[in-house]
Amino acid sequence: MALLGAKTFQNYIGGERMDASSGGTFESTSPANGDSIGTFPLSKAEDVDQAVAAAEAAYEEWRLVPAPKRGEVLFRFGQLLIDQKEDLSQLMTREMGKVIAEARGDVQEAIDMAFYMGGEGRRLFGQTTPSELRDKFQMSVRTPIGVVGVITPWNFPVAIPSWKMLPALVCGNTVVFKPATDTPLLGERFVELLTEAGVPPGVVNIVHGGGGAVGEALVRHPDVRVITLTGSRETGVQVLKAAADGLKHVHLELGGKNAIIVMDDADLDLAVEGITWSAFGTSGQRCTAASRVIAHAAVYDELAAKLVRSAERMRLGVGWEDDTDVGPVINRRALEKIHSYTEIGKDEGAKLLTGGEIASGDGLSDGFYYRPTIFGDVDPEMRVAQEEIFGPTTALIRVSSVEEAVRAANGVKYGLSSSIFTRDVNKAFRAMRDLDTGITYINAGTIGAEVHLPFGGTKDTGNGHREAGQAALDVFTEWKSIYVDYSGRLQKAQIDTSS
Ligand code: UN1
Repeated sequence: MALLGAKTFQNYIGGERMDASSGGTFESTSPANGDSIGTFPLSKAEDVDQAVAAAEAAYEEWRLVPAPKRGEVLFRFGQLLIDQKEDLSQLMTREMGKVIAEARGDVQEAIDMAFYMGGEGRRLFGQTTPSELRDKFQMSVRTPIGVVGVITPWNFPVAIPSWKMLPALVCGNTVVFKPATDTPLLGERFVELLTEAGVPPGVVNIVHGGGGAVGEALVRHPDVRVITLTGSRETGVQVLKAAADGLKHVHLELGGKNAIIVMDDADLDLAVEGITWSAFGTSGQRCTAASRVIAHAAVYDELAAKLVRSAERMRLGVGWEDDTDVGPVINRRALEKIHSYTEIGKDEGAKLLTGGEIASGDGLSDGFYYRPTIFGDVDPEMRVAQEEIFGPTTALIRVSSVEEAVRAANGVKYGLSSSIFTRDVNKAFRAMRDLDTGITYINAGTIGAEVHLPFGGTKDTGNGHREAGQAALDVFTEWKSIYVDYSGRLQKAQIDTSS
């Protein structure tokens, strides 16, 4: 593909391209081999102010565009994503690092969301309901809210922006978008395609730069009514506090410490495949990654041996080569953090079964590669079993019943995804009821959410909202209840009880 190379990019505000007002820039480089991807504006609060003003001005017109027409823009966007799928995927494997098959999946998720939310243009259902009074009609309708601040991570650099921006747009809001500084070019391409699809100037604005400057300014700006963030728990708490004075709507999708339970009656080979995919896919850099495996004692040893073999068979390398199983992690800081957890696990007394080292040689030394890592004999309270590592590391925990397994699975602060491998329908249904997570899989790993069901989690994974599915519409709309009295009399609800 024609990689855009070391080109310089600008912000896009009110339909105009512009540099950061300070003139500062930053560079995006490939985690696979250090290649330069492009140079981007390092924006500050003034740039955010300009973008919010543009989004605020555009809102007055966009909110009045009929929702089916807004939906048509999303259909065109979906078609453009289909046309550009290969180019975007090739760019993603370079800028973000994930292997090409997964990059295609990331773009596909945005395509699915474009068509799903495009269809919402002709639904956005409200309710009608009878009145307690005669000759009176009543309904509830969804109304847009205003300017939405969209702050996205680097791990799903096309899918996650689509989860946030597409519902926001079809509902009639306008957007100021801050993509992750590790994946600015993918954010840039996303907005270019939205513009090509017919999103009018000012309706989507992109401001590049760091969380401390751009993110914070967005969260604090009085004219930004909604903030949607996918990021760490710590950032989520900061955002919530900063947004509290303005009583903003805040949607947070934060961390995970997801467990796969493997019961003694499970299909072990299937479980091994599910765990390998969920723990090491995207180099473990998914909020939904399986960073714990809770295995019944009767199958623990066999499962551990099979998992180690499976992990050791995985080939590390640049994502754009078809036979690569595990790509790089996002940057040096991530590599160091992941490795520090290997040290923590060893110090805590967990048994390192495989991996645990930074991979080098064979063309790997220019990038950030970490060997798939499995700890055995992990106590559920150890830090490697409690804290989000966001890398290719998983922890095996031994239990002796389904109740103990569910207790261990739930014994973390996060509640995003969970899974159980069992052939016993009773155990499966108990797990479906008792696992305290927003997503539960039966006989599949912890990853693989589809766009038309709610995505998000319980406890510290968020603040009660969901993205994707119908639930996403609640983040980007207000309910308005409308009462129409056609009796020609003043009728009093709750007072005129005899009608
Ligand atoms: C994330 O982990 O940040 O279910 C998003 C999945 C993907 C989305 C993951 N469809 O793993």
